[in-house]
Amino acid sequence: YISLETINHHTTHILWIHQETFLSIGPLKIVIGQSYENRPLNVLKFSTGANRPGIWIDTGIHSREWVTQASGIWFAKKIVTDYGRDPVLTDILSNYDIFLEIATNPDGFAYTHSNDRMWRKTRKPNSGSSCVGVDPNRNWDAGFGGAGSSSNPCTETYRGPSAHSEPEVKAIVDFVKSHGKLKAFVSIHSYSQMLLYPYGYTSTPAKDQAELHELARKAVTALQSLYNTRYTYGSIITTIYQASGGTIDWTYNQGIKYSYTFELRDTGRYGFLLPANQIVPTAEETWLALMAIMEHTRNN
Ligand code: ING
Ligand code: ZN
Repeated sequence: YISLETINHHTTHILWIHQETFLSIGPLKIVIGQSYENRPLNVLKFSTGANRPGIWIDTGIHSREWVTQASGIWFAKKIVTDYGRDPVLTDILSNYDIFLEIATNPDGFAYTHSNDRMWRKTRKPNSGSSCVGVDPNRNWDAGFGGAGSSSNPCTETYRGPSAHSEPEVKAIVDFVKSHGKLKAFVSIHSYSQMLLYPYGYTSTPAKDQAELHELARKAVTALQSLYNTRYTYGSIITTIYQASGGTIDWTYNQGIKYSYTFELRDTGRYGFLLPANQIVPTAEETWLALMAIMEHTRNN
């Protein structure tokens, strides 16, 4: 299976074998912070010029959702392979930087290899409890503490003691604020085959709901065109369940209009234990949806 070291090796190798591309789109490793256990929070930056607006993609914020980190590696290779060859991606990269955080919860990811394959949360201890970790998708300052999150450290959806208490979350918060010009923010989970947009903490529709819904339709249509994988789509609260303190509700409220969450394959047959022969097909089809979102972002 894919270890953290393998991910670092794969990404380094991908950048190495594409040295020429490296020089023109300069995939650059940025460290945006450190995890609770002091692992670097690495973000790959794909850029062909200065002062560009940005598109953010993260995978693996829930550590057990392994097909997402694996797809993230595939996206990195796809970007450096297609740049200069695929005119649409090349044009996107002439106008936008792409930021890709593959191991967004590295402590949890290491723990899924060493101790518990089904670990979801961070690995920070909770004071007054023997239970470890916070749900990093309930820890954001968007309806923080509301319904669809838990105050019990022993549950899978524990929100943490305060918003942005987790260093893995705070690092992204600081990055988003200091960058100031992110136009799209895509946070990738598994599983359920869904494409979701805000909100999760409230049933009040997002002000861009109509546009977000139409773009989601286009994106899942593109995704389905490859292997006929069917996705449902809609707001978080109406499509999956109520969840407060989620990533994309916060990024949307920060003004990043194209804020989406994917739930990749499958719909439950294998769940988090998706067979390895589905990794590449999952990444390939997801890329088509990501391209639809990035192309729309460029045009708007
Ligand atoms: N599902 C998400 C979860 O954190 C979600 C669903 C998406 C909630 C976006 C809030 C915002 O529960 C998984 N599989 O993690
Ligand atoms: Zn998840």
